[in-house]
Amino acid sequence: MKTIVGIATPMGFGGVGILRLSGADALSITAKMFNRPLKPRYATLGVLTGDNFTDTVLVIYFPAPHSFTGEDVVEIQAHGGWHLMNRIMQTAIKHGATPAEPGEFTRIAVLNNKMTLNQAESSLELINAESDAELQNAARLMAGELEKQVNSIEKDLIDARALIDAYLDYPEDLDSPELPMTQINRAKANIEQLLTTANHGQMIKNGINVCLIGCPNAGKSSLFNSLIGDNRSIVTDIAGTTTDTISEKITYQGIKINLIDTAGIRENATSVIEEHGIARAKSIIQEADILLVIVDATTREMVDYPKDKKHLIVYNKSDLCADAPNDGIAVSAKTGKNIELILRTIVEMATKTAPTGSMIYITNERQTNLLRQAQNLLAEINPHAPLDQISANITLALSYIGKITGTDIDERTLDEIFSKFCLGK
Ligand SMILES: Nc1nc2c(ncn2[C@@H]2O[C@H](COP(=O)(O)OP(=O)(O)O)[C@@H](O)[C@H]2O)c(=O)[nH]1
Ligand SMILES: [Mg+2]
Repeated sequence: MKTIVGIATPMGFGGVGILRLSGADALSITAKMFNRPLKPRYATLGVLTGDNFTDTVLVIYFPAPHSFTGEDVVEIQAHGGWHLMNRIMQTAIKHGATPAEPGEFTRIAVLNNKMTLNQAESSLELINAESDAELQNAARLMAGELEKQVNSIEKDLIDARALIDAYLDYPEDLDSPELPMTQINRAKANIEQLLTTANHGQMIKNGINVCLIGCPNAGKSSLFNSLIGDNRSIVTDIAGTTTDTISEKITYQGIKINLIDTAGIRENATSVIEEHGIARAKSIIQEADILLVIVDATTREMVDYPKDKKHLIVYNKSDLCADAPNDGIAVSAKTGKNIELILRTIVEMATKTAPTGSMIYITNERQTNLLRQAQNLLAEINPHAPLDQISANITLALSYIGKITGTDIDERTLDEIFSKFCLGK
């Protein structure tokens, strides 16, 4: 059995850098470069020596099986310079360690039942989180919340199949077998519910795409700048100033929002560039999660937009005109009036259909696809079809479900999953 070594902290310059060893020889390899004996789970300060360098480091030894991977693990906390960390790594390799593959520590942890595949994948969500909403969801996933729901789907399907298989084995016992539709339908409903959360999950992960559209000079670029709190987009009183789309990411109440400023839409564009801009604006409208329809409150000129899209009408320049129609909100890019209300409303609109309270949402595409495939198979079940065919459909659906939790997974899929991890994770 090999002992692997990897740098657990990002490459760069930092106060502290951590190197991790896992395997039966972790302790003996460390002893060849560190000058102090190690006591399990105690931090020991000492000197690490390699060819042409030394560093004062803190070392912790976690004996198997009570470690991250379940094997003997040694963690070395050195000064966090990339060259120093590489030299320590080379020294460990010289003493017999093998460089770890991306995600190999976590993979060993999964193999040793230190965590489930789901928890391993969720730890990646935690590391990659860019907003509080993602952090909270990742924590729930890591606590095994998705696993629980998937297990209950699995159980319903296994129960249903067992009943059907019993009819198949002893057909003479029953004249007209009744299909276990309660279990099948409940599994379907639960999968459906999880799939609904996936839409929300994608939005949380990628950010809510909010597109500012409107007639030229309505004040889209001014509002865009106010919303991002910066002068990013050029503002003039000349209609047709914005000819390209400009986007910026912001977070509001822990939710990521991608704001996109577009060219004002009008029939008589004055240049080829503006024409391209208008075409681009029209295509970007399709991808938006929410449209901010900006209207000049003094002219009330309304742009054409797809009404089936989630949208918020914003009457700008309310500083110039006292009243605005009540189908939208009155704001002013000039005075800053109600700018925050726009953000608050966007977040409310986007999270209205969100999973409630402590519920999780799926952000992992692999898991989403597997659920979709299982759902398609269950949807295909025709109650009048031969029983063995129904049983086969359930078996196939179960194999997709098993790939989510890792109970039915092959090496290649595992390779793929862990290749997304960083080195040293
Ligand atoms: N009084 C007033 N003028 C505004 C406001 N917002 C934008 N403007 C002006 O309206 C003109 C067009 O603004 P701009 O942001 O370029 O509009 P866009 O073409 O929709 O991007 C500029 O002269 C802005 O200064 C506002 O809230 N109040
Ligand atoms: Mg503009």
